[in-house]
Amino acid sequence: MSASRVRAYVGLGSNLQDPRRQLTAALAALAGLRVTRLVASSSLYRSPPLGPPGQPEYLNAVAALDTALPADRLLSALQAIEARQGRRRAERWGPRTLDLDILTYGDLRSDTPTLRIPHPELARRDFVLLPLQELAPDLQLPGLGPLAALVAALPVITAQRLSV
Ligand code: ROI
Repeated sequence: MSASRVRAYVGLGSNLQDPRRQLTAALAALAGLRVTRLVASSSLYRSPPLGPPGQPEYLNAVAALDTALPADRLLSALQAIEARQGRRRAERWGPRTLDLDILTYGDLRSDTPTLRIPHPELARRDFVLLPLQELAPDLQLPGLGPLAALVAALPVITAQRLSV
């Protein structure tokens, strides 16, 4: 790995059109990103929807990437993968074929309208924290502290790890 590469963690979520197939295809697409290596991916986790009820349950996972793409380029690349897999931006917090979020990007903290890193909802979402913990149990989240402390502070655990 070259020194210019940054470790980034990406959250994956889907609750439409065969979520397992969506996440598998998204992982393959992440593995194919230029100047990027897919280092690891978590198990899949099943969780009830956070947001409007009456939508199907979600499958979630987290991927670890080493990338030489700057954060804004990585974001565009993720949005292109979402679009290729049929993502339509509709209802806020509504169902989606594929959601890809940059959870962390090295030590970066960004709070612009287009790029908020660490992901602002990260600390509250068990379906993100648990797969992330599987990949990086000792991770320190910029501005948020140790991942393990965030997991310990979760009021409830709704996400369930699936066996392969
Ligand atoms: N709920 C769950 N369980 N998993 C998600 O990935 C997810 N993503 C979202 C909203 C609609 C907030 N709810 C979710 O964007």
